[in-house]
Amino acid sequence: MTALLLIDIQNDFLPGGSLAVPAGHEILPLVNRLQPHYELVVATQDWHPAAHQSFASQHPGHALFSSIDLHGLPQTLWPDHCVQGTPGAEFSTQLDQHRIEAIFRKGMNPEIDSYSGFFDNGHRKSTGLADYLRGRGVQEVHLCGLAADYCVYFSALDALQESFRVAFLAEATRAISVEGYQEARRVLAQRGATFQLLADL
Ligand code: VGL
Ligand code: ZN
Repeated sequence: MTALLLIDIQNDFLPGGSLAVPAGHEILPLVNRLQPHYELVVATQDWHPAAHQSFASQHPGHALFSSIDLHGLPQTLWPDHCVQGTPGAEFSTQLDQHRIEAIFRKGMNPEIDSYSGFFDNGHRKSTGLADYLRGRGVQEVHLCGLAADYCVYFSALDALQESFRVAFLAEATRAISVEGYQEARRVLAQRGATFQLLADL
């Protein structure tokens, strides 16, 4: 069976949020319309402690969106976002949540970022999402949400590596950077993801 993964549809990634993805709100009606097409809907939630080391605020002298080395991994320095318990970390009130059966949180370890819903960026710790999906009999995942060039992209890459068939619902995603998104699509296509049009579902 096929599961729909709703990646990080949280206030901080939407207009007015601290790391707003351009036009991110445009996906909300599409995501809501999509959900009834799937037997299983699962969400991920970026869920950072206040002093997360991916926040530029934790690195005085380093600019927002610049890159540093964080324990051996390249790390983009983001604005504070999706801090546990804050309104910015909540799912959008415009997201229909009644069909979401499980929520996988990520980004809790302050020392490492976690773009993918499956693993942290160092691939050291699993969230359990892949085993959960396999346990539910899922062979194929369709991804939507925010941001197309970060958390949706890295979740899709890990899903491929975990041997799921992967479809990227491009119309129900929006990217932080156009160039990053082009590169993401190139890599995903090369690794066997398909780009599914909502009209064909
Ligand atoms: C994300 C940057 C930092 C995302 C999360 O959900 O795409 N991007 N944390
Ligand atoms: Zn984050």
